[in-house]
Amino acid sequence: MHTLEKPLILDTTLREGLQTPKVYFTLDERITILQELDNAGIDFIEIGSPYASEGEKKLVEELSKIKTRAFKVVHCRALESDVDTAPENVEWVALYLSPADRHLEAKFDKIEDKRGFVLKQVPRAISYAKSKGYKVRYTAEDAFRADPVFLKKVVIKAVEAGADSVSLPDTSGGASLTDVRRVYGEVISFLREAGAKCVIEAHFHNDMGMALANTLEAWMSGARILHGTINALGERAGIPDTLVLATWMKVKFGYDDYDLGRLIKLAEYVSKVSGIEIPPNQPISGSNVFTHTAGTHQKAVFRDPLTYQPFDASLVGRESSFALGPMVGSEGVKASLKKMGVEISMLGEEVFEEIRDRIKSAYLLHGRGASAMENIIIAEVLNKTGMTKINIPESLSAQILIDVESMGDKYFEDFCREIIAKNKGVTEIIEIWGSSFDYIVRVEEVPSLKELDAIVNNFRKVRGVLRTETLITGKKIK
Ligand code: HCA
Ligand code: CU
Repeated sequence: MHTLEKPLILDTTLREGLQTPKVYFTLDERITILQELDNAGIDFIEIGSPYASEGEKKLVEELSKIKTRAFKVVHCRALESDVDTAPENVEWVALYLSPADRHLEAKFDKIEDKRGFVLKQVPRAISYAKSKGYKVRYTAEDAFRADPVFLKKVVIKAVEAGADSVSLPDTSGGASLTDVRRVYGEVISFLREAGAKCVIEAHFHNDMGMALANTLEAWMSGARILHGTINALGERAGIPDTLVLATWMKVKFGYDDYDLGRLIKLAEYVSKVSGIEIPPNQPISGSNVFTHTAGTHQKAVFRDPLTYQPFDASLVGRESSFALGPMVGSEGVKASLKKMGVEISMLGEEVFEEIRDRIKSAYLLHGRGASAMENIIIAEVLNKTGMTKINIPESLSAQILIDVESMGDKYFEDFCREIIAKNKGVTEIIEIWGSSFDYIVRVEEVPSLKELDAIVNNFRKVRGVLRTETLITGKKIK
């Protein structure tokens, strides 16, 4: 087992998350997010940047009045005037001023001795905040690109001025695991040797896809407070997902302090109010994450879910499931039928196999659109056994999208005219522009999937046809 000290999680959805392009939260939404993070057991919650505007200051002040078990943090520049915008009721203020020359060059062109300014201003702002009774974090913005010797100089000044914690963020998101071990290793041993007793915080951006790994590495290198946001929101590619951090703590390290089910619900809520959908493959909360698709996987998972999962879905309040689809196996068919309430013990293996084979061929012939045919196929096969009487639409209508080598090709268009003239389901064919397909074929009221298959097959055989996709269409709105 590990010997690491249990980390504390800081969620900054209400500060870093608000720096996601196009994201804004109303006061009510912020209150819900704050309370749900607190209910889920998150240790620190950043509630905003009160210096940003009068409006933000008021919102942050409202949030500060809400009682939480978690410590509330506000984010400011290392300026006394920013500290004055912090509400009285928060425990912590975080003060940032980058020690990296690149930042100083870009931000303080009027100041001659930029490093000298940092060495003076950081302690000054920290002492001021301490004198007002706050716990203080100093954030060495873009620590990874600062001169390491100067970084240590600034950090020790911050600690001497009373900083209770120091954040060493990878602001621009380019750090590697080796960089993390080096920067955290150096700064932490330097502080220990100096006898400093401050906590180290880990804040990593995901521009190179390393945010979560770097955060865990920082913890293993001695950081104690790990930053995340719900749904990994934040500037650019964002920072680690708080839910994923909490899941790591439970699943890999046995720390069961956070309510993962609640965090999943909060992820859905934040997705709604931020307007940013959870990608289906988002770790832990994504809709695909406990769904098994390949027949070989399904067969094994049917007996033991852990063959293809790192942990049991119920640990995070979810369920494993099987997808039908082009790779489905008969175990997946069985599981889906069971979910539909079909008594599968009454059916022979050949029934599942027929459903499996027909679904697979449907994808080969119709492309993605076959997903809408899965239930029709199941119904057709089951009804044939005489054991069910599932309603199947009396006829099917569809649109077949066709991609041809060259639009307007005489041979293809002659074929189209002929098939319309024969009038066996195909009612019209229309050119389309600005899509990866070139024609839409309208098929109306064919009696079953078999006839639809035949029509598509006819088109596929025509010279110049590159690919097709079939969409089953529903009712006409009149
Ligand atoms: C920024 C600030 C920050 C601060 C992180 C922290 C960063 O938006 O520039 O206070 O720990 O990424 O450096 O989010
Ligand atoms: Cu950040």
